[in-house]
Amino acid sequence: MKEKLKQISEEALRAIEQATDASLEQIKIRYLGKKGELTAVLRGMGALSPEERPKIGQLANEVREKIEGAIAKKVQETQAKAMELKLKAEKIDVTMPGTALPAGHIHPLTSVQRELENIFIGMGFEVVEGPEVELDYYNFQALNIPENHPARDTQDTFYITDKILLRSPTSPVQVRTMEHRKPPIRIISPGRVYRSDALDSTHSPLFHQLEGLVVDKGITMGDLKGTLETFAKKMFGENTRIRFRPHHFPFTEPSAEVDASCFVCGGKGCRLCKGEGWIEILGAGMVHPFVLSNCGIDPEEYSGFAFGLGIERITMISRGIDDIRLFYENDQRFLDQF
Ligand code: 2NL
Repeated sequence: MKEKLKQISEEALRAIEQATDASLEQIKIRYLGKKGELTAVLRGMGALSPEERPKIGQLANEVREKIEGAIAKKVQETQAKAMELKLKAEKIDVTMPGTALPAGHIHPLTSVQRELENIFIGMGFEVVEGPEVELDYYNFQALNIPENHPARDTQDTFYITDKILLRSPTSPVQVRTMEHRKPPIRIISPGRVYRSDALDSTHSPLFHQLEGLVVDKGITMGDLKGTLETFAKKMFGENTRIRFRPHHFPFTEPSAEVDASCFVCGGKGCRLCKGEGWIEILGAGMVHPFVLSNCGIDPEEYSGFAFGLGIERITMISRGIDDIRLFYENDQRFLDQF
């Protein structure tokens, strides 16, 4: 029996030595399993004398431990070898030059919006934002736009319900500000606005506006002119002049459309200004007393001016762009020019 155990031990160790990962499990079953060779020897121990039995038992245990140890060692070795191969195959050289990705840049509309914001911030204005989905009250009623005004038509404004719509100017942001703040107020409100217009080279159902509002004691048309002149010089160049043409808006009185002298020809007339020497840049006026009182501000105590401009329009003028659709198509050949 001693001989048999020795033979099993030698055979098993040799098999383990030569084993691959897959055959190790089979070897384990063959020698140590319930129907294995070592178990068979142990079963035969009943025939041994009482003196021999513990000796053979101890020897059998030693053989089992030896085989188990050899298997565990082999498993560890094959795993280490596999890991080494894997690491070698997946090695990367971190000093290799990378693939350069083309860098993007700020969209021309965003860059002009920031330029406008910075000019007005420099004059002491504060940027305020508000909801794009608005109540009819803030978009029209508070601004003194009567019930039967054409701007209220579903042909011109996107209604969500009877009373809820997509804002068509950013004025509602300023109305909300007047409601919850006491003058002095000096704010600009840039943002998206919506009008039910068909898309063509100068119209888009979604565009961007920047409105301005100043309310304090003793604000005059002179303050409006000075502010807009400073703005025009900063935006279009120091030699720029402005002029006011009388106009009508329900929310301002008096109202004006404002032109800047053409920064290409200086006023002589050219292709940009279509021979006029002047380019319309915005609409403005003194805030209507009804609008002030609608917002809880006493028009006997305070006065104010307001203006509104289209960011697309300013961008098209200052960057020489002739089609509004180019802003939304994201054609890289267009965007890369800015
Ligand atoms: C334009 C130019 C304008 C305003 C917007 C305004 C806002 C408040 C009160 C009074 Cl809260 N006015 N905004 C004023 C004048 C012109 O936009 O061409 N609009 C149709």
